[in-house]
Amino acid sequence: MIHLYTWSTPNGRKIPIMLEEIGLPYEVHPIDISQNDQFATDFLKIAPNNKIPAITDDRIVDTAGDGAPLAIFESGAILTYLAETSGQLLAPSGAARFKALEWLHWQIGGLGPMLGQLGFFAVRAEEKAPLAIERFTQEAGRLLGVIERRLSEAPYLAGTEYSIADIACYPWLVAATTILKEPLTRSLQDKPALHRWLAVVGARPAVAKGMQIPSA
Ligand SMILES: N[C@@H](CCC(=O)N[C@@H](CS)C(=O)NCC(=O)O)C(=O)O
Repeated sequence: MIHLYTWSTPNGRKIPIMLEEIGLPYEVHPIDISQNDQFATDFLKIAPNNKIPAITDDRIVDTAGDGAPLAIFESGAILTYLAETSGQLLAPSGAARFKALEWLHWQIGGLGPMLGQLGFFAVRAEEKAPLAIERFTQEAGRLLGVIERRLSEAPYLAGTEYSIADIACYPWLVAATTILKEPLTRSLQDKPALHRWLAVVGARPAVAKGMQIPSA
């Protein structure tokens, strides 16, 4: 059984989407980051970086640890683990595999952090810092241009097939069009490929279900 430690944020939604896609049974353990649950001692044993998402897989023992079930943090590592152990949503070799990993890493290292900082400065922070808002609005806009170009040349980020790269990007791009739509209004215009992809990916039953887990 997979135990999923997560919350209702873009990074948190990726893993329930993946688990729904591959049809693996899992138990959800909500970690309410607004209540600082991510700093609880038991959670830190699983996720030493005190961030969600994380999983444990009690089918596998972590032989380098204390014999406890394997625990994994960082959403990109979890998506790769679930893809490789299920044999789904990541090509085993060849160009499609490395295109998927390329866009997965682009999301983890670029899209997520930039949209996250934009959310903090433009939406959540009570004190507004204009330079920070300008900087992250510009960078988020640039990244939306990058993904528009990719999705104009291929139906999915890895190429012809839906993969873990699409799963990693989807909740963040939903955030771009909802909670971040005000600072990103101009950048979201003239992006037909992005809006087509959002509709196609959002219509998948596993994506619709995963986006509601956890429900809070
Ligand atoms: N690179 C990490 C980012 C994880 C992350 O930033 N998680 C946020 C929620 S979206 C979190 O747990 N924040 C709590 C905190 O910073 O204390 C991943 O992809 O898993």
